[in-house]
Amino acid sequence: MSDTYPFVPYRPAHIDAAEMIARGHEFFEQMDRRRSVREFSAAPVPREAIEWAIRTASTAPSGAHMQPWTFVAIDDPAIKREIRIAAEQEERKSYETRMPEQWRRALAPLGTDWHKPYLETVPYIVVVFEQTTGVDEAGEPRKHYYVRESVGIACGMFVAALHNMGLCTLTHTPNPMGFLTRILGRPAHEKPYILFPIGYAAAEATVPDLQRKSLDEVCVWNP
Ligand code: IYR
Repeated sequence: MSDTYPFVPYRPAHIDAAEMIARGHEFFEQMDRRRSVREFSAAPVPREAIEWAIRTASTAPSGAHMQPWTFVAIDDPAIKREIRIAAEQEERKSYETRMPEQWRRALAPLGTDWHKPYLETVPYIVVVFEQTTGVDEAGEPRKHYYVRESVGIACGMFVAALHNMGLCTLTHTPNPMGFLTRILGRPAHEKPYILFPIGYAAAEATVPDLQRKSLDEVCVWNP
């Protein structure tokens, strides 16, 4: 038995068409300046910035409002080192033996390899865990819904929040990621989803000169 939430009025500001378009365009320009970064500065970043980004991410819509995510934030150098060592071990195996040729070819233009020194350079690592189930008031498992969709949306909002604060990150998914459960001591009902190294870009950072798909390539109207 569960009651409905109380319902309260919601009256978001009505924005006229011209301002709507101007704001949409401006936000696009801002987001279009975001790039995934692999060369970071060790310059300190206030912990509060990370907390604002996590709060923002946690406003994401989620299946049955279960908010099935845990953001594990790390600034302890010893833990960052442990993560780097374990991630590089897995990545080395992936690059050298596990990735099929096709995958290797797809990645080649990005120039990535198994070395992940930035995992120690950055002031913060945030590892997002998806909660495959939750825990109810009685300590019993509670079913979660649309977990991957929910956590994916939250991660997108996290990336946008960081970018909005002038911070850089990378969606890093070493594979397999079980070592993160072990190192970070997370319970069995949580699975590592994405690892975000976070900081300022290094002064000498470069990024591949990628082009994004045009609107026509990604959008179909009334097919
Ligand atoms: N996880 C590896 C490989 C990798 C895979 C994809 I798909 C990328 O877009 C980038 C890298 C790594 O982080 O190097």
